[in-house]
Amino acid sequence: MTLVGTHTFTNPVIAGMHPDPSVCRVGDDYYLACSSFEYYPGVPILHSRDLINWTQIGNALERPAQLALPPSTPSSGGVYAPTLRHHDGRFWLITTNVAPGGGTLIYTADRAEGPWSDPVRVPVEGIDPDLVWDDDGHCWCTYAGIWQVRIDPRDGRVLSDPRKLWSGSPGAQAPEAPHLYRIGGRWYLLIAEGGTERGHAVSIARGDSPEGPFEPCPANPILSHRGSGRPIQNTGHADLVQAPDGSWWMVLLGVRPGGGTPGWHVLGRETFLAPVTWQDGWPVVGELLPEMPAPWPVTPPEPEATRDDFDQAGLRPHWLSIRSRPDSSWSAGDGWLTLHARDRSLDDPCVTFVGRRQQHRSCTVRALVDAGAGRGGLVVRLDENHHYEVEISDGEVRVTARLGSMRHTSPVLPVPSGPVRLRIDIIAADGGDGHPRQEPDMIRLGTETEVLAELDGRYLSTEVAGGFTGRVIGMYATDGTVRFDWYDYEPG
Ligand code: 6LW
Repeated sequence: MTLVGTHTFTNPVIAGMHPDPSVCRVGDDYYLACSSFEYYPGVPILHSRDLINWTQIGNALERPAQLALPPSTPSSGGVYAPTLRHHDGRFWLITTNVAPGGGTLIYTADRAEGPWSDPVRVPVEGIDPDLVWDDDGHCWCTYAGIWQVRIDPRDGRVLSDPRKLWSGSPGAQAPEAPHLYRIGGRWYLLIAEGGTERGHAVSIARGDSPEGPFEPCPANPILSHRGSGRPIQNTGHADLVQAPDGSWWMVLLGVRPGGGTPGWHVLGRETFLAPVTWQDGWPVVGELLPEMPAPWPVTPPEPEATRDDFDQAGLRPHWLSIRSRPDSSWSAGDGWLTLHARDRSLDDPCVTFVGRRQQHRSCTVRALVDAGAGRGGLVVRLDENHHYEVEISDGEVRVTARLGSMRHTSPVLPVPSGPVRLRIDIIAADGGDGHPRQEPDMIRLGTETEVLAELDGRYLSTEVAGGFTGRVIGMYATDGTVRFDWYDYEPG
């Protein structure tokens, strides 16, 4: 939920780990796809009627035949930057699975909510593939570097040799995330450069043909917050879309660092929205602020339910597992989410886990957990090497923090047998009276009535853990069968 009034909206428009947004419009409906890395199902698909309020309507990759993430897939490996387009009455999604056995893959669907097809493999070596069709019906696949081939997207055949289109601005690293558009009789090549960290930027070039040559915009980068004190940083990896009223918009990724210096972002890279105008045939990106004037009257959405009772069969699309979700490892629908342990530790690649993205800087998560004779609980996860969990086993609750090669466990709290309410509070630091080393947030873990540990949140940030993901707060089982009656996520 991003609306703060009918005339104002807040950025990000899609909070929590939703990086590398790609957007397309069909009539009055917008659809958007993001990267999903080691999480399963993959590639969240969101829908909006106003570019501001977005609802997740599914995941494109939700069957093992569509998404294979073997145990050797590292965290922040897996599915990178998709492009989502609507062409010839169908949705087309192209993405890269960088996991062993993956590759560049195209999926199609009649409806964005799915079902999506099995993948068509394109023998292209590179990340961030884009798809565009020219007036002759030729399909161009442009990817990081910036390189391009002509392909047949129906069977994945490559029909031309790779050609280098552009290297981006002189001296800038990592020209990537290309999107190619035909706008007003010209072809525009939008890219990200500078790397996905603080130097991130968006640049553009134009030409008369999809194959170039391309002339860089004299005002490049057309968007960057590098070197500024703005609250939204790492701005880049953008896509353009035109609204039915003719106005232009950019979706892009950015982060919200918290705490002192160097600033730690804990929610991953989020999706932001910025207005675009045109001057002399070049796009000009409007100011990107945490609070923005709404371009049109926006209807506030229904408040999101804070509780999942697990009384419907299946899991809602925002629930994520790690690398896979075998049917034998879970069930829901009788008012409980039942998890059966596979791997024995959250340090392992195939742990049984069901979680959702942390989307607010402060939030409270609670769950009613019956561990029976098993072991499990609630975890704040950045990756295998960086997680804080509150866990029940053998009639005791304990908090464990795993950070790199270090592990620390709190004193234990004995609890009676039967369901126990576990609770995690994440409390963002008040930036107002911060000192240079101030933590971005504090994470309190325990039961409903007892706090067992209060831990500095900086260690579960991307700046500390590395990689491309943000926090996911989940339920897990590492021994036997663990049942969850409900899970509450309450924004703070
Ligand atoms: C993605 C690249 C990037 O493929 O990060 O920010 C990589 N941009 O374009 C992973 O998300």
